[in-house]
Amino acid sequence: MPIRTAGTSARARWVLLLVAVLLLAAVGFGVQRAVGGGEVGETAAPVAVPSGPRTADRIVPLPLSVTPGTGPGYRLTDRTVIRTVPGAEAVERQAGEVRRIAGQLAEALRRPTGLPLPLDESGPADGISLLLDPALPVGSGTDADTAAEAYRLTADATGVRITARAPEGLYRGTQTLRQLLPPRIESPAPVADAPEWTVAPGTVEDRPRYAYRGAMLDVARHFFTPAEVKGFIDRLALYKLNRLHLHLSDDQGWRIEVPSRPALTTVGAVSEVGGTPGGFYTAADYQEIVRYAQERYLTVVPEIDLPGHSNAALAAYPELDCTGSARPWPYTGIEVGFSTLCPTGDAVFAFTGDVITELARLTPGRYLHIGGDEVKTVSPAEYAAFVRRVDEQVRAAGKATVGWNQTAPGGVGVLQFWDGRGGHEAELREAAGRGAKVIMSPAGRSYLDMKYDPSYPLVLVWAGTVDVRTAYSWDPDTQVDLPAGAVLGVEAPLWTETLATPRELDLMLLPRLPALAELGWSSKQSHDWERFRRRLAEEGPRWEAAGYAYEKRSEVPWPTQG
Ligand code: TNX
Repeated sequence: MPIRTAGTSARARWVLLLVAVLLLAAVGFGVQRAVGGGEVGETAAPVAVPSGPRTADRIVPLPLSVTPGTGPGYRLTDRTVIRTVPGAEAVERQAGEVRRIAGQLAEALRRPTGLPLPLDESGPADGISLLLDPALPVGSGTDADTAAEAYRLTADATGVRITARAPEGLYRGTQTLRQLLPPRIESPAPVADAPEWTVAPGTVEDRPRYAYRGAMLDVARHFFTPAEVKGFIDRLALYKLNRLHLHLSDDQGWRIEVPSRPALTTVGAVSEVGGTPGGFYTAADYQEIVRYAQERYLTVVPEIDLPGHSNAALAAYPELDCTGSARPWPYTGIEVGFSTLCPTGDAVFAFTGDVITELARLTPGRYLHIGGDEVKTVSPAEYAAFVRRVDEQVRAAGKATVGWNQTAPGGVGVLQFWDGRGGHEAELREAAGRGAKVIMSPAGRSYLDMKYDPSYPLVLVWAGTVDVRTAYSWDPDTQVDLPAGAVLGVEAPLWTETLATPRELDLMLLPRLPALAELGWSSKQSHDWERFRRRLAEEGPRWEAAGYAYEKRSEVPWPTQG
């Protein structure tokens, strides 16, 4: 008995000790999470928005250099004109494009301000002027593409002047001008009790860090209409992104008409996740999206996912399956990795050839994306041979191929990194060593369909939670160990298994897309979470004025009064 008692009390002591240790560990973990920041529950005190016009060192993405001026700045009035300045002969052929940019700017500013803002091609310098200058110094960057996006903006009491080497740079400069005006400049309707529409004095000199700055919209899992895609483009353009990647096919739907393969859309487009009606873009719809994007200097990168994620194509053309058997259709679930085109055989390459030819015909941009992810039922050798052949077809159609990082063994020239597991990081490094370029989309950082925190009701969590700080706190150049110069840029994919409305897209984009945009545009030296989140906070009232939904995450010090 005593032995038993002694034994019992000894066990009780162990239990107590264990409980104490566990409690201490739990407290320690909590403290660490609180100190770590960016974790669930991090709360930032509201930012105090300085009074007076917003200076360019407060915008997103942060410009390369900002030199404050003195004096009152430029106030828009009913005498303000928007001038396109006739330039040297070399730029005369771009005059129409510059006028169009001026027209877009005028339209954006007229609605909220109610000012007439006429366009003018001569006259005095007072007002807003857009000038092409092929000799504009744009710093020491080596990438010709980023030089075309560079601009200089100066403002003083007499006006605002935007100068750039190319129309693209002028357009980026007009987005900066928008951001320098009070938040209600984003209002789609005339503003009552209008503030003074004043631009702070100073000079901005700006140029992006990377040539490729994109976002992807998955229109296959849930279909979004051309008008909804245009809304998506508007948000990208504001943050100076320059690529729109459209994920046009997947297991649940095929979203682009291919006249030589009509069943792709008559059969493959009927549905979407959850069983609601799907949809597709006609050639005219797609071209309208491309045009709208182009006017905002965004290039569309269309993706047809091959050979996997192809259930919709297989439902339309069962002979493309190795077994030739028809599939249950429509497929409305969200499993991945169960479908593949038969990777060998003439029928399949005739099919990919038709699709690629049509897509190349409709797409002015240089890239076609061939997918290539999550193919689980094809041998590595067959897979690589398939990718090689499709890559040849893309190049024969006059385009450059982009593929998800799995396509590295197939020799694809531009690889989109999303998942390094299972040896894919080493493959990517090898491919980059042979000269492949890389678009960085690490899932645990840049996937806009990851939950903000574990209890967030929408979206997925397979790559972890992505709060705003996580989305911002990484470096595209060093996220994966790659040869210098391999990284072409960044892209934020938005997969839509659980997202069905434009409002839900907004909740994912805002406020995380601006974090990605800043990584893509602003210099590495300027990377600073504390400063970034204060600038980001000032975007909140602008989204409210624009009517955009956003997640008021507590890590961002949103101003108390919008
Ligand atoms: C992985 S990223 C996928 C998609 C899913 C996504 C969900 C990639 C190339 N493939 O099929 O929609 O995860 O987050």
